[in-house]
Amino acid sequence: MIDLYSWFTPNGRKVSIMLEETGLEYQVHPIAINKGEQNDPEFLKIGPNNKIPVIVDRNNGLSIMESGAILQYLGQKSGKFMPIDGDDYWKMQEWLMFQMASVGPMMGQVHTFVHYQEGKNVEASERYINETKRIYGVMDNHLTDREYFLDWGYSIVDIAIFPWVGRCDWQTIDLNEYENVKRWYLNIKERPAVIRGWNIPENDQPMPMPS
Ligand SMILES: N[C@@H](CCC(=O)N[C@@H](CS)C(=O)NCC(=O)O)C(=O)O
Repeated sequence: MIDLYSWFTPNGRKVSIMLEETGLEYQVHPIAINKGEQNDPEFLKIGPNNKIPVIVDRNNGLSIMESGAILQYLGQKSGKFMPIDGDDYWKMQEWLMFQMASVGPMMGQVHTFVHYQEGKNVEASERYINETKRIYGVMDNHLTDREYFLDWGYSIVDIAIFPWVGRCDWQTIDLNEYENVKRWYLNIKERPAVIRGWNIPENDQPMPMPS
């Protein structure tokens, strides 16, 4: 049994989607970051960086923060959605690091400056939206002749990137300008585990549907 401490954000959804995909048994503990619950002393014992998601594995008492580490832990534990050796393993690391170092941080800043604080800081908005468009270009190029980010198949890399593309509406990104990302997104969006994981903790945010 896994305890999941999370909220309905891109980083949180990575883990709820992975848990739904693997079928591992888990219990959700909502951490309302809009109310500052990520700063509660009890939460900080398992999430010392004041951020969701965090998991605790009841089998061994291990707590893990950082979504990239959590995805790998769950991949290893379930034996699913993660290559374990050879070139495929390193390609998984490469694209997972790309998600953690570029997709998440840059798009997260777009959510702050373009969505939540629209018009308050034009320079920051321009910088992060331009970087986000560049990243969409990188992903589009990579997906030109691929169904998923890894030639190996559907993996934790797709699961890590999907919830960020699932906020393209907040990013003012038109997926029609990135045909390969759009195809990839529409394909993954239909997966029953993705649909369930998107709604954990329960929320009323629809996944955007490009026209
Ligand atoms: N690198 C971390 C980032 C986690 C993160 O930024 N979580 C956000 C929600 S998506 C959060 O908890 N924000 C609350 C805060 O910054 O106070 C990860 O991938 O797990």
